[in-house]
Amino acid sequence: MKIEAITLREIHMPLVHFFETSFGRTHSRRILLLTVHCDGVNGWGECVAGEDPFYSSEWTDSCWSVITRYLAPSLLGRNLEAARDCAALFAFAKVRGHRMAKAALENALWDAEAKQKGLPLWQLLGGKRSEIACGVSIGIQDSIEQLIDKIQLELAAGYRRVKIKVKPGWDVNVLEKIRSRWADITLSCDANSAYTLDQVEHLRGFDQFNLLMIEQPLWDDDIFYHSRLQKELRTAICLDESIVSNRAAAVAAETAACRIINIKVGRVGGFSEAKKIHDVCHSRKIPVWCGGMLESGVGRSHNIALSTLENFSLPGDVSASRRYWKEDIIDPEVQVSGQGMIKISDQAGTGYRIKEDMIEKLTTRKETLRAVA
Ligand code: OSB
Ligand code: MG
Repeated sequence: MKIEAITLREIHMPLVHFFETSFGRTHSRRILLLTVHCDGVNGWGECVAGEDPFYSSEWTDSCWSVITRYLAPSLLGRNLEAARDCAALFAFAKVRGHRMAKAALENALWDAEAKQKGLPLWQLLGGKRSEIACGVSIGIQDSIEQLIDKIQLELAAGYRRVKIKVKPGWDVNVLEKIRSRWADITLSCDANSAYTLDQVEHLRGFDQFNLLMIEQPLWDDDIFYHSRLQKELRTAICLDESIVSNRAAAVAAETAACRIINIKVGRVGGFSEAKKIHDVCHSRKIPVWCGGMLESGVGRSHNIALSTLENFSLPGDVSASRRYWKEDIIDPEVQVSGQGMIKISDQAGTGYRIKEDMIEKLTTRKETLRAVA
């Protein structure tokens, strides 16, 4: 695959409903989309960084900058055997971190490779499933009543797991209300690092709710203290933010810092690293599931492909386009069956067509970098 040019676009898309986590509320997304132009084939990738450096240190503008200055130049004009070779070129360019920016490029190359080989992306990744199970992540609301109404709607739609966002003041009180209404639903919660080890007693209070997991209760960069906390809790800890590489996953397994891991392809630097984490977890019998970052259809279709790998045995935060957008930028939009499943397409590439006209209209900045001839 000869990389002839790379196009960056920023698109603006308002969310159907705001999304609030322990670090803040998002009303509208500023999404960085990438297109890699290789031998007449275009591969698409989405950078999942947020509008602010709150979930991680990356954000839309840091990604734009590191891609245009460092990452794109390290790829332009190169002839790659496969998309997976791109990690080595980023390492050669000596760029540390900036995993979401790297992932956007690497994943666009996987998309191009799949199209070039005429293979479904999920097969190229080594997937095994013909459909995937879906859960929903529901943000902090203005009132508990509103949250209950939302859960009601998602359960009626067929979703197989409900995860709510928690923070001090919006946790035990809320879980109590949910459990008194629905004693048996598969329920989990995500703290996005809202607690500290001083709150072990409080966190032990979560044990009474029979949760599938509590996601990232402590610091975003911590594994060690999660292993201390896990010993104190009956509820399984799931790590999100702190699993940035397959080594981090191995450390988490060896220190028993969690019993479940959430894989976000952007957080870990791309499909190659995501596959490695999947394998590390598989060999250590740690189930994984695919996390979400309020993606547009481009990133969503990549999450779907990744979720077909064998050890993605728990429902992911991969849900229907309509939960986020009035109109998505792919055709067909991502649809979830009444049984809470997404059917996997057998077409080459992702199986979803990119609506380029719509993207053009949503674009607020665009830049194309070309290989010097
Ligand atoms: O921690 O999983 C998270 C969204 C933004 C940042 C962090 C997270 C989330 C979600 C949303 O939970 C999942 C989704 O895309 O529906
Ligand atoms: Mg999370």
